[in-house]
Amino acid sequence: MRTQVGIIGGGPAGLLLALKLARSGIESIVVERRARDYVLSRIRAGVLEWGTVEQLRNASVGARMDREGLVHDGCTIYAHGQSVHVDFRQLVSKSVMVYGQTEITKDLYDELDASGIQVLHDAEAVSLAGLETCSPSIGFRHRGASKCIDCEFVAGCDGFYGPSRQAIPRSERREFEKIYPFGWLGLLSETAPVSEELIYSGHERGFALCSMRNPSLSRYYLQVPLDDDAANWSDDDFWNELKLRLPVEAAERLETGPSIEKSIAPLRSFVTEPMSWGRLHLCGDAAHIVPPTGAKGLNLAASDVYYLHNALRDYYRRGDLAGLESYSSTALARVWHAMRFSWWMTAMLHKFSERSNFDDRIRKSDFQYVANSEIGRLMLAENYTGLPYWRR
Ligand code: FAS
Ligand code: PHB
Repeated sequence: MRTQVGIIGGGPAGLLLALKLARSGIESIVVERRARDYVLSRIRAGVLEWGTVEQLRNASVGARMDREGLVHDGCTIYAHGQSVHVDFRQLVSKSVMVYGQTEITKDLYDELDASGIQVLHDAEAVSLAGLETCSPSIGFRHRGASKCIDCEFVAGCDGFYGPSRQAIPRSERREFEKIYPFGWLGLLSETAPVSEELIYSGHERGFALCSMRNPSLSRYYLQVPLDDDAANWSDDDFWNELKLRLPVEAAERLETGPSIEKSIAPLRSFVTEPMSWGRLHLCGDAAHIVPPTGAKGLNLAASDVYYLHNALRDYYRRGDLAGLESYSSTALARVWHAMRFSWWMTAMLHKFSERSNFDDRIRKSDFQYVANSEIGRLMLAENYTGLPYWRR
């Protein structure tokens, strides 16, 4: 098989890149390890920066998002017995869109099918070769046969555990990592959301988050120990603990019901540099992971795709290599801002059992700065709704 851009990974990064490239007349093939149903069964992100919303609209894949998504003009941060409303619209004249990653992935798959773009599922033993030449290739096994895609560029969109990052020689890779001593126990329930906007709670018992997918589908999270297991939590255990971590008025109106999904996600901050090696360019979780506290994971995948698509478009249209040569440094500049914000929100709102009393005072002071200063709320609003797609 031959194409211009071989894409490894059929999650949001790989699918959005394939669609944007097609809109620019650039051919690609997506190679995905899992079956489509498996990819679509994953429950992950829920909040879209406005830059992500505009990308989906510009790629003509935002219609259902605009019909079913929820535009939020703010959120509430609750800690130390105080609730603070952060008004995005008033502070930065921007909003966010609440629309599940699962729905985005569905919309992208549907649009790729309609556009005749190949997504090969159930690909095994995916390997990369020739990355330092002008004719790299992707090898894999598919339906029992060995296959190879000859291409001109490889986009590594295969998430944290994929092979693309590892294809960059270890001697050339610099990795930056912070592991958090806790995870998030997520629960999905067919109940009305407890509030119209998200509530982030930094309670002394531990972090909690009230989110949603639509007016009758709620998404909640509890900070739990890293070695905890979702099976340890009955629905009643979850609801009772959530109520203890919420403002009283929210706890009193919380609608409970049976969970339709319950799982624990570990938290980590991770960045690999560089994001490019020869003809390989990494996008999304293949290059970086953020704790979900700042709702940045999916949105960073989208901004990486924005930069890489533009760079490939400039190359194929004008033979201009500048965007490809600066892709890694341009994408990383935005990644590190999101990394810092996600770390800051996580440090401010989670319980760290081994933390010193000094750290606890700093944590409280961080929250009080947001509560008492419009500049503090402005910083949070600017980062949460998404920094501009700066070019270096
Ligand atoms: P993805 O991991 O989504 O996609 C990578 C794709 O590559 C997958 O489909 C995988 O099957 C495929 N792949 C892997 N190895 C391969 C191989 N060898 N060959 C071919 N394909 C291969 N972000 C938030 O903002 N909020 C959240 O609440 C949130 N919750 C999360 C919970 C979990 C459990 C995880 C893992 C992530 C969560 N994230 C969250 C982050 C998440 O939304 C990611 O940022 C987002 O999925 C990034 O998209 P991709 O980069 O496409 O990576
Ligand atoms: C979600 O709805 O899944 C969600 C929302 C905001 C976050 C993390 C997850 O920060």
